[in-house]
Amino acid sequence: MNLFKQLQRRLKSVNRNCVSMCLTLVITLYYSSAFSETGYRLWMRYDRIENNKQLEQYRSQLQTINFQGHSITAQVAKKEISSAFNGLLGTEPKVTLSSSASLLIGTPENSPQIKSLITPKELLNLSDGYLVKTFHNKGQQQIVIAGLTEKGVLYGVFHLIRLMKTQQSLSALTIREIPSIKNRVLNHWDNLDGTVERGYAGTSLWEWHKLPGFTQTRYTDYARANASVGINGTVLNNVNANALSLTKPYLLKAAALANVFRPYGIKVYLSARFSSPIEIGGLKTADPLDPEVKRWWSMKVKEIYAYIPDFGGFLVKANSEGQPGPQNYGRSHADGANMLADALAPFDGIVMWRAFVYDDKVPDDRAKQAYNEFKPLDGKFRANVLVQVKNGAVDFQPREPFHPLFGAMPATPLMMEFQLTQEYLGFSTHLAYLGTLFKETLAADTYAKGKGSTVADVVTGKLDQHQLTGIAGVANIGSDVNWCGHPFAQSNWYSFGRMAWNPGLSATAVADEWIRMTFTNDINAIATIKEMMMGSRETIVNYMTPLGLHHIMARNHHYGPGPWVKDAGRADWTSVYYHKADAVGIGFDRTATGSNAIAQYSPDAAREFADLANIPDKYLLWFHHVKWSDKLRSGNTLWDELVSHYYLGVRDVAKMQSQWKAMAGKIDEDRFKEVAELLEIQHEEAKWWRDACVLYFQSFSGLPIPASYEKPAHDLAYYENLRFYFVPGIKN
Ligand code: BDP
Repeated sequence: MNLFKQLQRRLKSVNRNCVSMCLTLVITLYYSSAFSETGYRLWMRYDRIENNKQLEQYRSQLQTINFQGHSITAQVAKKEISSAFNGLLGTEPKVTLSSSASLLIGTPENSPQIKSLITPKELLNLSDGYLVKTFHNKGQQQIVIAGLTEKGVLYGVFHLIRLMKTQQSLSALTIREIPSIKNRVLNHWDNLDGTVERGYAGTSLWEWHKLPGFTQTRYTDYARANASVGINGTVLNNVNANALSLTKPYLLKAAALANVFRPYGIKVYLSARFSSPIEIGGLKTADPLDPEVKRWWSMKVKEIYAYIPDFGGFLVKANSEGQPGPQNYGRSHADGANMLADALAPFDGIVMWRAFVYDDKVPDDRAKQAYNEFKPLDGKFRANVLVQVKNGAVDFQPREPFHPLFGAMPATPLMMEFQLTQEYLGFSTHLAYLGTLFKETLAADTYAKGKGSTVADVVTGKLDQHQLTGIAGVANIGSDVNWCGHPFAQSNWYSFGRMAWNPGLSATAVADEWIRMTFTNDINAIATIKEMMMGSRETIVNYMTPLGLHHIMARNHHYGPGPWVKDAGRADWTSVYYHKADAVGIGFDRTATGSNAIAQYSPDAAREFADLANIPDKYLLWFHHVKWSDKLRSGNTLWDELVSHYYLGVRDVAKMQSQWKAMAGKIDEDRFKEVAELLEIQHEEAKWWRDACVLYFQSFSGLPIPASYEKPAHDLAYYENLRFYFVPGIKN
């Protein structure tokens, strides 16, 4: 758009004759199609700042730049700042070696100016963090970006760009940022055949077939986007791993990606299939205590480090959903994890061992399984093992209470796993800002060491003084031109990174930043879009799984409602196992009279969940089987309350639609249209969820849908008989 405007302006001033008018028309047509706003640039859109006053101020504050450092990381930081300044300001500051440059960037090691301006105390424990400070010297202003490492400098550069993109003042900066969590990692569930498990944004980003010879520029843009929000690791392949990814040809492909990501401070990790020694090593066993198996893994690790010297380590899904693991040999998760950890330790690699496990035998309550298996192993893992725990105990549902393992394994560093891809939240069709979900979990109180022992304190290592810390997001990124499928799904990649860096950030502050960087700095538009985002996840909870319901989606592909699902191979793959609706009521009794999963929480948390008078409504049916006629806090009976939540969910989608309508003309037409159309589909699908669920639960309660509500469009049999083919995210 900008380029087009520039050309148009130039043409107009040079020649106003007919030829120029015709040319203008041609150029208009050409550029309006060639430069449509696809969303490819994510939150890194470096268009000219539209607020002229602000623009002039930045230009006067950023006239000269002294940027020290020659490493590959310094080089990409320089490139980034140059393209950001060119785009945002339309001009680049003059490069200088002068100590009075208006922008000074570097580390105390490579920049004598920074060494003299910044005290060692200010840099203490900065790790990969940075300082951004404004100095005033004899009436002259100077902005300094300093890091202890060049990676820190790169993050500082992105911070300055963020300040400019969100149009903040640069006149009195005193920013000191240190990442709260050490390993901030995306988990790609990408298969070697190019499909993405639970991926709704096209196919895999990784063109395995063309790697290692060809690396697309998109890989660089991926790395830029990650670095801009502080993500510093990426697991390339699906947790349901193929052993082939550990063979030489695939390691060389992974190494080519690692080379692209390295300057941006991003390490590559791989999901390791536990039975690889058998499948690609020709061994008879994968028993973690077998000396041959140990030797095989340590040779394999050596080989990997020969190709990828800064390889991050392994992510492992073992003894879960049919994946092989140490239990196949009568060994524990700790035995399995430690064997890999020993192989990785000489290279400083880590193991991220997942706690998302479930047995061959169907348990009385699947929500209890991870705790049952892992809690006894607390303290038994090597120092370079992180146990990676999903945010809730069942499976990334629209809402789950925090996982009871958080706070229960003080001697083991626990890594958080969030799901950015919207497997259970409407795929990439529904607008769901998950910053609120991340925040809800991180802020939850485990009471492990008294009030205020939040999940965030566990994950940052603060609660139990762990140095090794981590957080993972199951990526929602694919080959779609806008990366994430839904323009708003980008906000989940963004907010994951921002909150991984600083779990203290509020969901609304992050949404605000993202909107400004992605769409507009118009105050009214920001307010409206932010309101949409902040309510969006609750809206989905309302029309899918209100009041603590969970796991009532359709089988296998998980597209749409399926509260009627039974006979799914095993009971804990069905819906009826989780909602337990009957003529009396609905909900999973996890109190002492039921599965007693509640006892896995520390006593104070358990007390709150167990007490019907105290439990927040949002978790009610997660922990209790409640009578249809029981009165809830609102004064409504459970049945009426449930129905009202379903209807509210649909109403709130309609509200988002009208809010979005008001954005016409305030944001670019392309994304305006795309979101409007997606909201229309979401509205239809929300009604589908509502009607199917209300009718199904009514078949137990026998109670009427209040007359004031619109009647479901079809009968229950209609919804039960819907079939879908080629749903994305699974192998069809
Ligand atoms: C479930 C997904 C499944 C994943 C599994 C996991 O449906 O595709 O493999 O999680 O996290 O939610 O391993």
